[in-house]
Amino acid sequence: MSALAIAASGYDNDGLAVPRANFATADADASGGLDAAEFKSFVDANAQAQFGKAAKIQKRGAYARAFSKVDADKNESVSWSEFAAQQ
Ligand SMILES: [Ca+2]
Repeated sequence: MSALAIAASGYDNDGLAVPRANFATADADASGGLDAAEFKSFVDANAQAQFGKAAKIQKRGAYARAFSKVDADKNESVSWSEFAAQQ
């Protein structure tokens, strides 16, 4: 599903429509999880949208630190549920 389709599909009852759409876009291989490079794209997109702490992470270049914090099960992949749980 495209990011636009997800954004338009009515999933905005949790205020996470913007990062949800960005997550789908950043998940280039559609694996359902973001690797470190995909996560960087995700943070940059969220920063662009002024979502949460993304702009701070981007400004500080703290991608790796943010990645390991959000990757709760330490499988080197950030899933949507791991991200959503931190919001
Ligand atoms: Ca994970």
